Amino acid sequence: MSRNKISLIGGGQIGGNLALLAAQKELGDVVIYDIPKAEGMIQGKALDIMQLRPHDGYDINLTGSSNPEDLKDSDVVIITAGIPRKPGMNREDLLGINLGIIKNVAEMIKNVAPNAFVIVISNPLDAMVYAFHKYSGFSSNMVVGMAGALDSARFRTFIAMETGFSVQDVTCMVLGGHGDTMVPITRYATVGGVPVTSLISAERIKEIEDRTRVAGGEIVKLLGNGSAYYAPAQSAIEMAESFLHDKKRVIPCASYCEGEFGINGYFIGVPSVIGSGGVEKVLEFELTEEESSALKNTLNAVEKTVAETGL
Ligand code: A3D
Repeated sequence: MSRNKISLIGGGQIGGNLALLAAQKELGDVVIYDIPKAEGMIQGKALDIMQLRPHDGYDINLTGSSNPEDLKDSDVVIITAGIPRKPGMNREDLLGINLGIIKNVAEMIKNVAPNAFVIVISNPLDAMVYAFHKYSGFSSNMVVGMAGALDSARFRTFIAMETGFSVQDVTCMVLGGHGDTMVPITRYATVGGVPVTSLISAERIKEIEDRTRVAGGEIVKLLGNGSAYYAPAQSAIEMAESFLHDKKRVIPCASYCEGEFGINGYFIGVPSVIGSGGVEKVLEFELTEEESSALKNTLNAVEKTVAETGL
């Protein structure tokens, strides 16, 4: 059996960490692809991670390339190509530049890796995943956006920090768009099955929800140049792993909705089953009136950003 092939489009901060995590999980051979201007940097990252392998015996190969031919027969493609935020910018400010990049990338992937499962990370996420789908013509189950996995991990982190209990036992999900309108579903957040609503005061929960919504911006401000990269990389790797190993994990992802939660024709954060068929199913559940109206609000924000793509 041949190894899986994972292609990383964009070998910057997230791309480099994706390569490291893919190696450590032995997910398959990795190609770090970037523009010719990044030649050298991507080969250097690939070689550095190659030399990390002997310590733990990860038997996969990594290469850096700016030749689209090297992406042929990829099983998974993860896209971080584009520019990240700087302090004071919101994700929508990236739309103009990143849309052009996604168009080029989608046309390239369509030619060289038409059967790949594609995970989009570039921002503004909800519009970029929509644009990739339109430009590539890929079937909607093979295209997904990474956002909810990260937003939920942030929410889980803050709950673990607040309670002092193991982060491993914190379960919760964040739905909707990847922006300040995202919807943490606190009603179903638990620590080891115990509702967080009985562990944390309503006032503190509200503060944690608010911090989750702007958690990306908090890191942008702290870093001063660029945005988060460790946790975003791990979130996407979990999605790739679920596809490659047909795990059928249930992960909040920006998946294409066809009537689920009353949403039609948009990619938005919803609980998604990821297996060898890509996004195999969106799991629906009943929302309260308040959650429903919060989801409508986040959908409006997604519709607005998507409209700006002109697609
Ligand atoms: P950065 O370190 O700048 O890396 C981006 C890379 O993309 C650079 O190496 C560029 O050379 C490369 N690139 C540009 N154009 C192309 C192209 N046409 N083909 C291939 N590569 C290209 O950024 P980063 O890794 O920190 O972030 C990447 C993207 O992810 C940004 O748009 C961020 O806003 C976004 N991001 C999303 C999340 C989500 O949760 C959705 C979180 C964090 C960052």
